[in-house]
Amino acid sequence: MNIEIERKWWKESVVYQIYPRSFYDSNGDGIGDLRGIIEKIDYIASLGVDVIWLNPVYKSPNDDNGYDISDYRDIMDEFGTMADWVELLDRVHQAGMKLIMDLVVNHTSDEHEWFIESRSSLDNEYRDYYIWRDGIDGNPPNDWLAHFSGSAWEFDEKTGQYFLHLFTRRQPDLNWENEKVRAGVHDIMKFWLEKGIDGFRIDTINMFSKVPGLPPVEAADGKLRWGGEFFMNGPRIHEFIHEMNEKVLAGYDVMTVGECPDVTPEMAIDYVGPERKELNMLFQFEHMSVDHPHEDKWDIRPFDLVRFKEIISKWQIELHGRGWNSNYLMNHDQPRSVSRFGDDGKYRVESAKMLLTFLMTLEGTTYIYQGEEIGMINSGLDRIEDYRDVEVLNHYKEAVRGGKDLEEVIESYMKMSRDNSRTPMQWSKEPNAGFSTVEPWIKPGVSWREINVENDLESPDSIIKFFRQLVKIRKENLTLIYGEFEQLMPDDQDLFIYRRFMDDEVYLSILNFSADNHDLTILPDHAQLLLGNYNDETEWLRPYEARIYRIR
Ligand code: TEU
Ligand code: CA
Repeated sequence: MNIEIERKWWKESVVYQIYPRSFYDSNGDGIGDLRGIIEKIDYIASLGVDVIWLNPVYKSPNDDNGYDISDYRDIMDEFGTMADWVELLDRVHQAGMKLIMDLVVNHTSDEHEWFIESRSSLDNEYRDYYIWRDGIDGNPPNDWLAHFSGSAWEFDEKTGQYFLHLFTRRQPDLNWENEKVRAGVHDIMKFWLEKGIDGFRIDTINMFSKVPGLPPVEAADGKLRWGGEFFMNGPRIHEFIHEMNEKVLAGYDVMTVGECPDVTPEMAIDYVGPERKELNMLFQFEHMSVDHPHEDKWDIRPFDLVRFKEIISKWQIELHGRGWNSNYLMNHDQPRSVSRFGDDGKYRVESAKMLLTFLMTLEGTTYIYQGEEIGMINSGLDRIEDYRDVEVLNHYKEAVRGGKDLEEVIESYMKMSRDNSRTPMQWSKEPNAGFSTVEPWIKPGVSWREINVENDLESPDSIIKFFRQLVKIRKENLTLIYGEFEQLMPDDQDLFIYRRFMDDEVYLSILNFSADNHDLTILPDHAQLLLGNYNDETEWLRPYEARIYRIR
């Protein structure tokens, strides 16, 4: 590979994701805010990360915590003002980092002016900005299930039609077939690019194009179904994204990462292949469903490492030289990675470091989520009153109605709900985890007195300090970023071992995903240990041990 041609700043970046509502509250109202992020910029920069991705900070009635936007050109009141945002951007740049924003344009809030106009009359000029249809014999136009429970259609009394919402009823889907909608989105993008941002994470980007006619699923049991085959990777999706690139993105040196559930590596290349001129990267989801069936995230199964390795290897190999991976183990929609893939008890520190070693030794751009650098674990919240996520609250109502075993239901939330990652960032032993001086909008996870930034930095086993070393090693050894990937011992149920190689350089990542000791038989004589998560080098592997070797 000619690395000089392939090199790009966004490929070499480590991205730190911030969920502003839960990061740091600067003014004592219990809600994280932009000034809170400004106060923590030195901390973020000290990790060695290059890019900050902010979850949505735009005006929003917060039916889905900012993923329902009522004004794309203004800041949510609780988070601050546009002046605060401008200062944040400046400070991020001064600290040598970049800032990317979340672009949520599959849907808007029902309080967005386009929708207010659209629903006002059948012949309003904005009517066609959304997807309106007549019902069929008093029923919704089709049998699609919304992502957050119930029909994907909502009846609107005033005009006697239904509108489509793939998420909550307060998140009506935009009609991307309408070129005015597309032009409107391009304008929003330019508005932020002109302010100097460094790119976008684009929400649910592969849902923009729906199959004409919006066909029903007609499931055998007659129940509602997530009709993904009719709106995921739809017929015009590449045309829409290519147009976005041509009309907007091509004029700027920025990065884009599209959120794409339901894509295979082959499909991914159509979105991110450089010659396609669409996106730089996408978030795939295959490895996020190794512990539950695709259709039901609450039906939780044990983590299957062999399957997980198969998925990761497939993505590593198939995208090499043809696209670019984004590697992540969690975000604001997923539970905490240590609780899910590691051990959140006895080996919390070891497994947190092991998982970070995994993320930092793959080909692709690394994404970590606030708190991952201190090994934060699932919330431990066991009462429904303490949950805030609309997904959980809607699901719970249905569970009550359906007469489900509610204790079991709560247990599944404790494992898989999005609130696990949305509890406040744990800064210190001070009240409210040092996040706020008052009771936060969502309770801190039960572990906060023990697991927090202050404690981590004081500990001889600091995860933060280990992470900084990983960043340094990755930057100094470009093979870890660009090199080819080859898995060893694919059938091993506890170990994930892979080589990374480029030209005559070879690295070896050895990761123990179990609490057992393991023999280490495959190590060549001339292997030099670059970094490990234990203090010494033994001839066998210890629980959740991680090592990076350079092979001479
Ligand atoms: O998520 C879309 C998505 O497909 C999933 O990640 C989904 O939210 C999750 O599986 C539910 O369990 C994006 C955002 O990341 C999410 O926070 C928003 O709620 C959603 O879009 C709607 O904008
Ligand atoms: Ca605040």
